[in-house]
Amino acid sequence: MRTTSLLIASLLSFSPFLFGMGDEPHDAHTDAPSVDVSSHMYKGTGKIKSIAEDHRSLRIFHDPIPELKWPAMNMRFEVADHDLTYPLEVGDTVRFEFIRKEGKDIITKIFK
Ligand SMILES: [Cu+2]
Repeated sequence: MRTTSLLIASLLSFSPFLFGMGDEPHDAHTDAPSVDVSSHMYKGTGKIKSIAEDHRSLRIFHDPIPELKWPAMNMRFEVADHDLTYPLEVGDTVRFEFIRKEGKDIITKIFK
């Protein structure tokens, strides 16, 4: 798992095609700071509500994330690598790390 995470981190740095393929803008946090925090990794915990059929995104009911002033809420996250989603099932309690990039919240690591 650690090796996979490192690999994903590397891919994120070098793969512009990973971004810009989303189907909808993330509108859940319109009051979030608009500064570029793309290199910053945020941590969250929550419960898997659904997994997209194409395995490119998840819906998570996440606990509050004080660093972003986010209350607990149900929201969609993209994933940096669809392989991240395969061990997951709806109902799993998870902890995860994500980055914010071009209006998207992208999970880079997730553990249950
Ligand atoms: Cu949220």
